[in-house]
Amino acid sequence: MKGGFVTLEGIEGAGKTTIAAALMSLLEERGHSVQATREPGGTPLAEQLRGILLTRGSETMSPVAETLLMFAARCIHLENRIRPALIRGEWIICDRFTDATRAYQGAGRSVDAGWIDQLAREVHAGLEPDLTLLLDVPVMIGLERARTRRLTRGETVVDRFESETIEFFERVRDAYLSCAAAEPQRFVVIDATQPLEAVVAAAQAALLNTLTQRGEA
Ligand code: T5A
Repeated sequence: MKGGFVTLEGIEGAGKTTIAAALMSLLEERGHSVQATREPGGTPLAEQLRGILLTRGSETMSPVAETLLMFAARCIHLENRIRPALIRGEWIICDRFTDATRAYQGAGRSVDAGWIDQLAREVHAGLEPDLTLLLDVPVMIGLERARTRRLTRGETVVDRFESETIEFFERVRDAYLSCAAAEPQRFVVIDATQPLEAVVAAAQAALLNTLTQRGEA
């Protein structure tokens, strides 16, 4: 595939949405076609699955059901949006991907890591991100940022994940750091407690490095 695939990972409030916009600008300035998207979601059908996954309802959703729905949404997203764009030579900036399943369902909800890897092979064999930026922030800081943003927007509903415990998010954060340590060639870990300008600069420098390695800077 000719295009480039960048994923952004981190706990709630790490700054992924904010950084996605800065990466898009950098790519566009250099003449690349680029799309920003997110998971779960990214296509009309996958966004419907996002609604099911994030909304707190009266029925329980087991970790296995949650994992299958995450991969169902991912499969639809890949088939309808990500793979076609990459084949056209475009860049994709994706807010979360399979590392989120490893961190949230694997570490957070104790879903078997081997099974998650098996589903990943089934759904996106031969496709891994060219670059994954892990915006690392202590749990309390991330959750406070997410809470403040929610209040600023006047949102009153807390989704199924935001209502999880501190311990849950600590496991998620640790799992992300373990993923990054296991694949240092794909991951760049950025200290997201820094002022936003410094986080943007670090993220753009990492992307420029990837562009340079591909001869596309
Ligand atoms: N999920 C997802 C799974 O469990 N498994 C999976 O496989 C996948 C794909 C998705 C949920 O789904 C779960 C994980 C999630 O719980 P979401 O809304 O897409 O939910 O994800 P969130 O992480 O909740 O998104 P947020 O929008 O809360 O976090 P962001 O995007 O990381 O944060 P952002 O950019 O909106 O910033 C939050 C606030 O902080 C400020 C921003 O201005 C903003 O107000 N901020 C900073 N302030 C100071 N200094 C900085 N450096 C700052 N960076 C940002």
